[in-house]
Amino acid sequence: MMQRALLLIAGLLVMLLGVSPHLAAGDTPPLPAAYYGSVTYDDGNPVQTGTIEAVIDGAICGQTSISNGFYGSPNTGEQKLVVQYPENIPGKIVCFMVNGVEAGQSVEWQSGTSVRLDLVVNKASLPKVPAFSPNGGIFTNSVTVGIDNIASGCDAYYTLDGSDPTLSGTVYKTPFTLTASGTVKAAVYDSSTGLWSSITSAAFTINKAVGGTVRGSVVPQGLSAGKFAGINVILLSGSQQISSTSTLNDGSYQMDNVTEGIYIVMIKSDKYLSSKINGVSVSAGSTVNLSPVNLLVGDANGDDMIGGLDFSALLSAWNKSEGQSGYNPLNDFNGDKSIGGLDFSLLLQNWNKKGATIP
Ligand SMILES: [Ca+2]
Ligand SMILES: [Ca+2]
Repeated sequence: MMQRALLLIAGLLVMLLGVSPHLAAGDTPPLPAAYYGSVTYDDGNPVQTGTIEAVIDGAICGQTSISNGFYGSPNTGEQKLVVQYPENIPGKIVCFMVNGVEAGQSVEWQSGTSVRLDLVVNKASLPKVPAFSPNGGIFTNSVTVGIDNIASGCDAYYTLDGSDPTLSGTVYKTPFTLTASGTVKAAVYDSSTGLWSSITSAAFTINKAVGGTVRGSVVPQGLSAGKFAGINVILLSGSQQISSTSTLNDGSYQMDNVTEGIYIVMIKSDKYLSSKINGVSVSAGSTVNLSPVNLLVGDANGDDMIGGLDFSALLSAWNKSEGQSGYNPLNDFNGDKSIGGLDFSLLLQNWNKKGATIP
């Protein structure tokens, strides 16, 4: 109906004005053509926003905006992509640029027509989609987010409020820290072509820590720095074990998500007298930094005292090295994998000393 009505009007104009289909300069132009339809990428996803330009012979002859994967409306009287061409020459081809990228579809321009033309854009011509690191997830207190996969010469823009990135938004420079839950969206813009990548988004859930963190360090006697790993650290509430961990190479330890309360930190490993820190007060969201603890070595038999029994044990393994019969690592107080004078010297230093478990 629409087409017939328009053709009728065109015919009337020709009759009234006496113009021929081939217009000379100054003549009344022919009726425009109108287009509408869907706009999708070649993977089937809709192009959400942007602009469509109609091009004939390299000249822009009309443009309209994209809304939720559509341009124009099929309904009479509603907006369409109106394409005007000054002369009604048969065979003129209309091409369509979707956000600067030529769609795979084209159509022969015909004055006065209204045509549905679904446009498809090849994703390969767009900048690569950026990637989040980490790509969303659940975190405690905060998370630091990086954006990768940004081609050289391009910039990534991101938002934290769920809106689509635009050139007036935030340019990504270095990883940023989130302390509240939300959705991060990012897209890459290539300023040399004026093209945007697709938008990528990721949801980050940030849970506030219920408890606090206990952190400290241990220096086991007789060992060289960097070999302090594996000392047991236990968090006690009265006599009840709440948490446990072991030291890293540098002697440090950390226990997270400790509920509020007052605790004892007990440090105990084979060969060493135990040591404890009383009255460790933990509050939610904060970190307790405990002083370094020096662990005394020489308790070969594990009774948390150093004395004659340990001396006997040392003698029974005297002069033995790792791999030899009679060697016992519990007597190797300095960790050099052999039993001898250096270990005896350490034993003497701590003679008659007691650990924290002995009243
Ligand atoms: Ca002992
Ligand atoms: Ca030794």
